[in-house]
Amino acid sequence: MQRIHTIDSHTGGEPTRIVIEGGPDLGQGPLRDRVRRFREQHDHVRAAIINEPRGSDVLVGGLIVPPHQTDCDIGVIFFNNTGYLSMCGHGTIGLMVTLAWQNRISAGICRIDTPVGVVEAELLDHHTVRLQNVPSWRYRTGVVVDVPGHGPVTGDIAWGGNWFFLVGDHGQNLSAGNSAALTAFGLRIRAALEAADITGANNELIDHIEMFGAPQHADSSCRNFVLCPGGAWDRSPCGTGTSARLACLAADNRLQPGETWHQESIIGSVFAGSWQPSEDTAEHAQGPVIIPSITGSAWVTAENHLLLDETDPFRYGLPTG
Ligand code: PYC
Repeated sequence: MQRIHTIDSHTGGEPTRIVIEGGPDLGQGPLRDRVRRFREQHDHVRAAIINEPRGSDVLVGGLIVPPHQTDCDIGVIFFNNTGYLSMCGHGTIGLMVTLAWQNRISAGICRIDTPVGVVEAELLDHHTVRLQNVPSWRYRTGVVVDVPGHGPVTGDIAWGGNWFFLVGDHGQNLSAGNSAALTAFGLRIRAALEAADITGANNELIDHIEMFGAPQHADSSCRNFVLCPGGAWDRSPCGTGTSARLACLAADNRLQPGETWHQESIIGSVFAGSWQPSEDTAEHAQGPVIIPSITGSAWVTAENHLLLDETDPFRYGLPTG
């Protein structure tokens, strides 16, 4: 019987399952290489943790690993129902609150190694975390993609730790009650981008679609809907998606360094975002390279010992796809 100790939390409604013990040993080396090892040698463990009958499509997992960068406190690899995430903002907030709940950290800054660079997370109180994300930037603006059955859709392509296609002019109702239609439309946009060979820099796949519009709460700046790579929608305002949006706002001179932006999800949960100029450069950036800062709150919801019984035909989760 294989046992995996996990702790669940939600950040603005979006769940995270952190593996505390019993996850795969991915060895040493840069986290990018360890993701490859996870995918090639232990993908069944990812599926067992995330997929039904123990998990669900919306769940994001996080495996704590020893950092490769010597100035980091820990490393983390995030994964979901279909694969691996380069970075995850809500998951990092969930990770910090989980570590605080276990009394493994107290107030202060934690440097976290990820497959796409180092992030800094500061525990402000037992539930609130400020995350300084990886350098983020807008790659292309005003990109038009023809979505079959709909027509042309215009958006920006930006990096916020994952690749995003951000659309303002979508004509959709950004409400939780409309999530099925938003998901269907987001999937069609993503398929159209792929069919048209529209990618992020270095031909990287754009696997997140973000639609944004007017907020419903007076204190918010904007509302968004984010479609994640596995087809689930982010219940939180999406940390990497908010970072990508901040990069676009900075590029359009619509948000100044240090100014606060309140990003609201379709369930009304809010992240506070701001940015500072980065010293990094990005060869094809259309606008400044920024360091986004994202503040959000998480709560621990469960502590589990997942049991993988070798006689269970579905011990590695139900088949997907
Ligand atoms: O918060 O960055 C995020 C995120 C990515 C996918 C789901 N959440």
